[in-house]
Amino acid sequence: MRKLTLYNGPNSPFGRKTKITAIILEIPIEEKIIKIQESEFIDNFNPLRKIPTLVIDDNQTIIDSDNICLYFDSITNKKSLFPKDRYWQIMSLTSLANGLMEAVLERFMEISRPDQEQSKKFVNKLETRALRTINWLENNWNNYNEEYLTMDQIAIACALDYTSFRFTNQWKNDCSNLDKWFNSFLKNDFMESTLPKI
Ligand SMILES: N[C@@H](CCC(=O)N[C@@H](CS)C(=O)NCC(=O)O)C(=O)O
Repeated sequence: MRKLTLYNGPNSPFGRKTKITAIILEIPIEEKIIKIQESEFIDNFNPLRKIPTLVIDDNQTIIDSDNICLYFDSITNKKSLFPKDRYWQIMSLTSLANGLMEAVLERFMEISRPDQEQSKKFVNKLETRALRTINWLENNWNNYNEEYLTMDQIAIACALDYTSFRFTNQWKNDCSNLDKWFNSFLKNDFMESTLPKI
């Protein structure tokens, strides 16, 4: 078995996706929680200096959470999280969830800057994007299949939890179908054991 080191952060929603995938597919990884801004060594593996970053046998890198999840899926003998018959649908919904994570993350970074450096217009654009995406999921997404776990479910749950953590949980009042599914999905061990750490 190859040595798999997952560089991760304490509350990255992208990193959470990869950790959950490793748990579900029973891939043995060594997770190293790092402070990305202070981790210059990562640049040798991933010059974007982003987490998650997966390093295989100390010399091969897999960059981007989706690629890491796909890699785990390719080396397991468990049921695929990316079934072929719905592959493009699952990938597109996963990208949608990634975009939601990105909007919430960028908004948080923007409002963490000194007051005079913040752009209210930019924050507003990101908030609108995030809420529009969640409303779209409420009205269009119905993959609540408890029998077959797929990557879109994991990514959407991580994105919604991150939205509540960093932005707002107002969406829960407005999107009752999504919220009902989300509340029951959160009870999975892999969700509970990967809650964001403050
Ligand atoms: N597309 C990337 C996004 C990863 C990402 O944005 N990670 C954030 C943490 S949640 C990061 O490392 N940010 C560091 C920085 O921007 O300096 C993925 O899916 O892995």
